[in-house]
Amino acid sequence: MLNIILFGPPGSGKGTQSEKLIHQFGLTHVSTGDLLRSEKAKKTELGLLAKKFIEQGHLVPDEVVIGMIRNKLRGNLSGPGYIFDGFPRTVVQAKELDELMTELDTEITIVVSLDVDESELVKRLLKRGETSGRIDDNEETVRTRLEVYNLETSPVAKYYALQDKLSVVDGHGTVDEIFERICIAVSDKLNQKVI
Ligand code: B4P
Repeated sequence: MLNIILFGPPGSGKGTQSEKLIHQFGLTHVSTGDLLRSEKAKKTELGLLAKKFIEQGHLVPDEVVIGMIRNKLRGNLSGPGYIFDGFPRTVVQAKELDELMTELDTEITIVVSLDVDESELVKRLLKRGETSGRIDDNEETVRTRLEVYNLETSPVAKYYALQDKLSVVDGHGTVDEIFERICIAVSDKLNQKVI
């Protein structure tokens, strides 16, 4: 199986590039952001809990997100592989995902980390906020999300670097240029595994 984690700060292009990767490799999309927003829209207990964290720019508690991922993947592993978009966001989540992959007799193939300057991230998210209706795409919340990323999420990169799975990709440029860089990184990793 080909299991890709798309990693990076808010606004780095994870959702955008996921769509292209799904199309290219036939992968199943697992976006914790989308799953949480869907729970929120349905006003489930989980969604109501997640709402206040999302709106303040904080991470939803690990146990909630992990439970949601387990439900999504358990007994449902099929097809050529998965793309994890916005998950894991803490080292605790990364360890849980490794365990889950082992239980399902597979593993993470590559972690693609999208590297984008903070000023560009803010610009992209505020632009999205003009039309997305996402309540967390305003200046104050975006700043909080970036702080949370630097403190709680960025250590996940080191966790995967130690497993030799991290590949940093320049996230500036057009969507197609970035996609081409990601495809090269994935193909390099697959060749490395064959050798
Ligand atoms: P997410 O939905 O994952 O939000 P995100 O990080 O902002 O999305 P993404 O990074 O995919 O945005 P994209 O670049 O595609 O999470 C939202 C919230 O849910 C979190 O803050 C947290 O509260 C909660 N949450 C989610 N997962 C969690 C977890 N695992 N644990 C705990 N809490 C969790 O898009 C940004 C914009 O840039 C778009 O408008 C796009 O069109 C544009 N763009 C993309 N590429 C571009 C390019 N090359 N040039 C110009 N613009 C570009």
